[in-house]
Order: sequence, then C-alpha cells, then structure tokens
Amino acid sequence: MSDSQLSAESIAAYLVTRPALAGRIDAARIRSVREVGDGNLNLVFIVTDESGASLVLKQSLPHVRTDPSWPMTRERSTREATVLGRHVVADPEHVPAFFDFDASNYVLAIEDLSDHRVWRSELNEGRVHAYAAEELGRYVARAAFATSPLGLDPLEHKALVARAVNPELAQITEDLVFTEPYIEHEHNRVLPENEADVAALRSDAPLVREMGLAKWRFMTTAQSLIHGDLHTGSVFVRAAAPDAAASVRAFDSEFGFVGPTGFDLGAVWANLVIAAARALALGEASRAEEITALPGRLWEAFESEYRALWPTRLDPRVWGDEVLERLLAEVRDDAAVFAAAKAIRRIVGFAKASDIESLPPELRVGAARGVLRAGRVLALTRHGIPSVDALSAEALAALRS
Ligand code: SR1
Ligand code: MG
Repeated sequence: MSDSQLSAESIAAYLVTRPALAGRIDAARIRSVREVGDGNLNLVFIVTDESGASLVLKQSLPHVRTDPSWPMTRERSTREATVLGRHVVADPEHVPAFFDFDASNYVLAIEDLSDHRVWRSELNEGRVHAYAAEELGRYVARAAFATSPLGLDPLEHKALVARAVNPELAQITEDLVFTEPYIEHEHNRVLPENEADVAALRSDAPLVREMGLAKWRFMTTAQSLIHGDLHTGSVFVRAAAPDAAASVRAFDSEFGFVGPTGFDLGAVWANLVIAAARALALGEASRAEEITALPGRLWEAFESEYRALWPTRLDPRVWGDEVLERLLAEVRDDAAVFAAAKAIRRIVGFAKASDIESLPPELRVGAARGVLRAGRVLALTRHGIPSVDALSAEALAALRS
C-alpha cells in the first residue's frame, strides 16, 4: 500500500502491513472502525478489535479537510511524528502514547483516548477542568527544556532544528495568525455588526506593529520543539475519578517546529480568553472569572517546572541564574503577545472557535468584540504589568467593556 487514503473498509488490510502494531491490535478480528476527525486537516479513525483493544490511526490528506481546493503537504505527518516522538520522551504524561509512523502512507498510530474529552467541548458545556491549565504548563516546560539547548547537546539541537523544519505549516500560521486578520483577505469573515471592530483593529497602528514584531519572532526564533497549535481543541482532558487520576494530553502537533517556547503558552492563553468571552456572553460571570484565573495557573506551573529543571542545564558555566530570569521574562512576554494574536485570529480569520461560533448571533457580536479588545490589551499593556494574573484580569475587564 502506498500513498492511498484509508477508509473504514481498508483498515483491517492496512493493519496487517504494519508489524509495529501486531501486538497492539488483532487485525483479523476488528470489531469496529469509527471515523472521528473533526479538525481542519486530517482523517482520524478509532479502531477496536474483538478483545476491546483499540488505537487511533491518523492520516493526513493532501488538502485542507474543510476546503479540498486548498492543497496541503502530507509531510505534516512526518513533522507530527517528529514532535510526538520527542515530546513522548520528554513528557509521556501529557501526550498520547506513540505506536507507529508509516511515512509512505502518512499514517500515525497513537493511543486511543476515548475516555477523555476535548477540552474546548468541555469548556463550551460549562465544565472548566481547571487542573488542565497546570498540567499544560508542566508539559510545555518539560518539552521546552528537553528540546532546547538547555537539555540537548548543541549538535543534536541543530539536527533537530533541521529535522523538524515545517515550512508549509509554519507559513499557514504566519499568514492566518499574524497577517490576514490585519488586511482584507478572502479567508476573513465576521458578522456585519463586527465590521467596525475589525476596521478599528486594522487602523490601530501600535497593535499592528506588535503583531508584526510577533510574526518576526515566530519566524526567526529557534528555542525549542513546540507543539505549534496548542489550542483547547488540541487537548484531551479527563477529570479525576475514584479509580483514575485526572489526565491531560496534548495531541495534533503537526504544526510543530523548533520555534519560540512562548507560542504554545500563548495558544492556551488565547483560547482561555475565548472561553471566558463565551461564559460572559452567556451571563456566567463567575465561570468567566474562574477561566480567567487559568492563564496564571498555566504560567506558574510552567515557571515552576522550568525552574525545577534548571539545575540540569547543559552549560551552567555561562547560563547562570540571571539568565534564567531573563529567559523566563522573555517567554512570558512572548506568551502574552502570541495569546493576543491567537485570540484575534479566531475572531477575524479562517479558523474560528466553536466557543463563539455556537453562541446565538445576538450574543456572538459582543463576545467577538470583547475578544478583539482583550487581544489588544494583551498585546499593548503586557510590558507594564507585573504578572500573568494581573494581565489576565485586564483582559477580563476588556471582555466586559
Ligand atoms: C488551514 S488550517 C487552519 C488552522 O487549523 C489549525 O488548527 C491551525 O490553527 C490552522 O491555522
Ligand atoms: Mg489541529
């Protein structure tokens, strides 16, 4: 089998060709195959055999799933395999187990996490899962440390930069996140009542400057192997139960490359702003406040894990403790401006967020306006505000204004 598209009917035959999966699932006794992909890009199947063993097969399509006229490199599967392969070593607690990668057919085989739920869907239904923010902070810190020159031999780090280069998907982010919201573009779409808000955004020269600088940092910074698309729809959560601990897993790392560490933190932060906007629109003020506290918890967990790993850095001769403080300040500053960019793009640009889109139109207008204002506050006031909590509170005030 080469370069062909999987289907529910072909999966049993496909599994027979993958020796790495032989002990994980019985290809001769497949009970069910469910296609569950609902993102913008890929086919995703949950495969279960008669014994109840299961796994997920994820195959990249040669085009955007939601727009077949938009071609997309299938090599993004190879990038995802690189990111997941590294992250599963750095932090197996926070990513799916990784079973197999078939480079000829662009198929990853990973752990079935059907007992988890997508965090965005949970937030949309009013279940906050506050612990997830801290777990993600730890995940970003562990992955960042292990794949940066702090934890990787310099030659290995450079080899990783080369191996993980992801030009086509990085360009999507560069265009969709940092440029298109600030120009007239066919990808953009807002409700007529929000047109004036978008016009105000585009004529806000300091904001456009900050977005331009953020794009520059995104394109020129090679700190650590980032997930690259860590929004709440890329995170599985499972609350603690009497027989199981809470679990948080980041998936879908096909946008990953060696980039700015703060980008992943900013992505989580942005989508929490959007979730808070939804809660406010629905009149759930205390839930909005609860969600607004999460970027601070995300940051504190990141910082504390990063500090805990710091004694293991590879070159303490020059990377002293003042360097740590500067690196943390830089990552925090990046996280805030990337959060701004990622929040605004979900309102104006191609990829929307169901948190806002599923609101009734009369509530969507105000929620969208609030997210744009909050994004502006994050980008423009971040230097003068001493903590993520304080900046988050400012963003909440902007959501309310
Ligand atoms: C064409 S891909 C659109 C968006 O979906 C992904 O989740 C990324 O965020 C990308 O920008
Ligand atoms: Mg995705």
